[in-house]
Amino acid sequence: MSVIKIKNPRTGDHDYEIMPPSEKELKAVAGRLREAQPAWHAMGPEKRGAVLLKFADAIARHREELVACLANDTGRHFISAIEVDGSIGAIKRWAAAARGLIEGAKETGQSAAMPHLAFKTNVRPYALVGCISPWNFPLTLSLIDAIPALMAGCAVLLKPSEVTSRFAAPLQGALTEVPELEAVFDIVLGGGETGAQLVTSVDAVCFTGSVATGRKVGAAAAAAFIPAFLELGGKDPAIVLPSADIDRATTALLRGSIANTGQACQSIERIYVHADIADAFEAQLVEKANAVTLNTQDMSHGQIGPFIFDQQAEIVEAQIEDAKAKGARVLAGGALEDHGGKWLRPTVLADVTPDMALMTQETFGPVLPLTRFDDLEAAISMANESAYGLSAAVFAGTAEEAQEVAARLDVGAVSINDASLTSMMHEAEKNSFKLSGLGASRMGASGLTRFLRKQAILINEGAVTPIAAFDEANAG
Ligand code: TXE
Repeated sequence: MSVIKIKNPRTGDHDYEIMPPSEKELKAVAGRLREAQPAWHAMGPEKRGAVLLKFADAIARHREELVACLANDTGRHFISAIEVDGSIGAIKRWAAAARGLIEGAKETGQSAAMPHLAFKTNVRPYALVGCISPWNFPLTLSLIDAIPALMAGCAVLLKPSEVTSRFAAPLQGALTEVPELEAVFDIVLGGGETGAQLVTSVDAVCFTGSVATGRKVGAAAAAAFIPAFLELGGKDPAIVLPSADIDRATTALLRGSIANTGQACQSIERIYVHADIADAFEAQLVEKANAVTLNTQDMSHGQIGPFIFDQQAEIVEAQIEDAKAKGARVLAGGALEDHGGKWLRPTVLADVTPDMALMTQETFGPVLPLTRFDDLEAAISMANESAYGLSAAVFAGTAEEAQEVAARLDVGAVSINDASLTSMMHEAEKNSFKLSGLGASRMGASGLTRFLRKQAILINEGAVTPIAAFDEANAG
């Protein structure tokens, strides 16, 4: 394994590096965690929760360093603070909910056809869960699956993205302050090769990342005969009906499309607006887009930062050029700005057509392509015409009217008269449709119960059935 050099997204300099473990070292870590897991499970959810709350306190003690490392890796400061505080909040939520969820999974009952047969359910967590995360929310997407897995009684081995690994050192520092947790939770650094080695070392894998890599992880998990929970890309559409509040819709869709510089799987990436209100909608959206500020001078001033991963900037630029070459009109933004790192002002495009790359491929940048429609059936069909099915948004005069449209969209979550609410709502279970993901919901109760295998205990309180009961003579 060789050293991986990491580029600073604000300066473009390679100012950090990581040294991946050898496969032998990774397998040794996995072995150590697996060995410690039975005692961790036996502790029970209350004691595990108490340990996780100590970890939350340790993270709070390391908050400043964690925020600085995340800000350094992502070029944005305030969202880095949200990531740390949000992770502390997630630990508290899962610590409080785990016991009820685990007890709730232990169903009991009896056979309807043979009432003398009763059942009860034992639950058995996977011994070791692997978590592989992407670069766009480095801490949030590293802990989003790890915390509920630990609360379910699993051990966890985490591999963050090689693009944004700086936070691992202070997180590891917090972990060493909680020895009971350190015994069952560890972090390895590395790239795709280390990720591939991790998949063959664990009993279940949680992956967040691109479809291309998700396919590889899914195939490797199938070969290893382990479950894979895949959270992949999106191409989220928004449909704006003529009855919608235009000011509300343009404010929500701008934020839903450009927050974190559009580098969020639940970003709005296609906007379908009814022709009756399209002129007014377009004018308001352009005005609000042009008012957005970039944090190019310093991280403490501005609303959106640079691209975290410079290859993403190239992808977005190519998509914009392809759209312009095919007749799209740029109404706002449109060109990368190089200030050491790469920034892009919110880019609003009109006259887009379905053959353009930015209408079919994931953009993962602050780009808002507008399509006008006058027939709702056509809008629903265009919104569903996608290889992705992560989430969507619908705006209408009433929530009821919007929900009628929402129910017809082939996606796992729909924000009504707002956008990208899956980043704020933790309680609602959602599945990903099509290429956007595979496996049980990471949100809601399923976020924890998916790590529990069920063992049915079947009890016969009455007479046993003899083989004579199957005598051919019974056929009559
Ligand atoms: O993904 P990559 P990125 C998606 C988002 C975008 C992508 C950006 O839509 O498409 O993630 O993240 C490791 N075996 N989501 O570019 O390249 C790699 O080292 C095992 C969706 O980082 O797929 C990194 O740690 N692992 C999401 C991780 O996979 C491998 C929310 C992701 O890398 C590997 C956020 C291999 N063969 C972003 N190759 C959602 N739906 O919630 C690479 N990796």
